[in-house]
Amino acid sequence: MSKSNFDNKESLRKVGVVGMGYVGIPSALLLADSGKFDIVYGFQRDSSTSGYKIKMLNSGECPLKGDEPGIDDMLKRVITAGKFKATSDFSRIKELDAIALAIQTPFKDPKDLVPDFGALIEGLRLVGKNLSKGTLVVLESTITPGTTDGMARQILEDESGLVAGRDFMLAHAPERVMVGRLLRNIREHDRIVGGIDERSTQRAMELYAPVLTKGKLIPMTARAAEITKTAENTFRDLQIAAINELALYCEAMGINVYDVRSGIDSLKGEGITRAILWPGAGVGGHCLTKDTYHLERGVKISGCHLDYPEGKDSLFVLARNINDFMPKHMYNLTVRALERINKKRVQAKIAILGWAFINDSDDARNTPSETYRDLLLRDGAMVEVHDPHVLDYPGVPISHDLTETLANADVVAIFAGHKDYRALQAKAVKKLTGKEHPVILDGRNIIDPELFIGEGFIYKGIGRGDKNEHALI
Ligand code: SAJ
Repeated sequence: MSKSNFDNKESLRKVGVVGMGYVGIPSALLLADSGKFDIVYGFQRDSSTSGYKIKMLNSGECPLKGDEPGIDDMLKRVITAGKFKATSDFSRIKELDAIALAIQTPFKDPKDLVPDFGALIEGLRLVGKNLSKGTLVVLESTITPGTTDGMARQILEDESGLVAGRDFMLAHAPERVMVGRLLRNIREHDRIVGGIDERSTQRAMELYAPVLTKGKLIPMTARAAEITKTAENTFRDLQIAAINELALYCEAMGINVYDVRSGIDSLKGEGITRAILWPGAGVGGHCLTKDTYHLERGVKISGCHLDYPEGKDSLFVLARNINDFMPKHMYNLTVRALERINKKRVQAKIAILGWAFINDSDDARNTPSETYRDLLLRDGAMVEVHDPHVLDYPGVPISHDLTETLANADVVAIFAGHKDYRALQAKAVKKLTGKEHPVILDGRNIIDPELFIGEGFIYKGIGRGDKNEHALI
């Protein structure tokens, strides 16, 4: 195909994905398995930390941890069919009709709103250096609004000497994957596709159409696509913050927030929506803890005038502050509970149940449990962490023996709603602690307060204003 003229709608034949991680691998395999492309290359830098993935992938072994239904079979299928090849040879990008970048964009420290675009910039430089006329470039990573048509466009043009929109196409098609259902999410979620111009949008739709089953393509501009992705997580974080704030109010007013939640949720009917979520010990993970700051930064660097209430904090950042306060609230509840038995934190053993940021998962990224642990370590308490799914975590010993963790504990703090913890028996736990009045904190509303209060526990639950000041049995 003559690359210089992509007006004639030649089909996309050779495509590639940069970044063999939990976004790039399923993305590349689904493209390869679609049967619509001659070859799909999976580009991976041959670095000391990730270079091993190249050989693993080409030998039909998936380097992703955890159970990902269908991914092993798909990998073997596309390798056998010669439709997929992992490589560190970025010069092959010259041959391609389309190249997607699936590279992480974490924040060094959300407080200063500066994302760590280092890896993405390196990827853009490598693509730019090998970019040929007529190629489509797509960014799949979650990025600050304004990046596609800003920093990314600039780097690609500087490195290639080509002009975006004229010589190559450029779009943003944000991923919506979730660990444990990578392939399903890409196939079934609608796919936002945003080009820097109409032709880029159309070309990107051609790339992703073959991998969708239930999902539909939703075209828009690149900037709108960037805002959509960051805002869809910002709105979820906002909804969680709203119910967390209500939980704090209910605790203060002696009310069970779950009664109020059921009451609000009962309001149904035409055009009535109340997306009321669940209060808890905090919000962790890779998405909700950073996407709000991408959105905020997007507004700030846009250079456009924002008309907003004078001197007022962003509602979205306030939501982040409320969610980040919840592990601190768990700490405050702990302090109040120990005061009831005149126990100093410095002499207390604290058992944290749950290090994963989400129920029945081994994913501990940005776990709220860490804030709670740090506060108690600072008080000189002895803290032990249990989690049945998290194998290890840098600098934090994780026990997989619940009996041992509960032994002699003054405080039992439930941070994850793991199945194992829903089965906790009040009598058995009391016996293991060996204490007359152990404290139990329910951060995910998974135990029955009366059963534990009846055994002599001091109970504190998020949103449980109806129980948190109970009489000591
Ligand atoms: N959480 C609450 N209350 C809730 C829901 C969640 O406290 O009602 C807490 C969880 O305990 C966890 C954190 O929030 O610590 C995040 O939970 P999450 O269910 O949002 O899980 P994530 O972070 O994996 O979010 C993903 C995102 N999916 C993608 O990025 C494709 C998010 O956009 C989805 O909305 C979310 O899954 C989902 O709906 O499952």
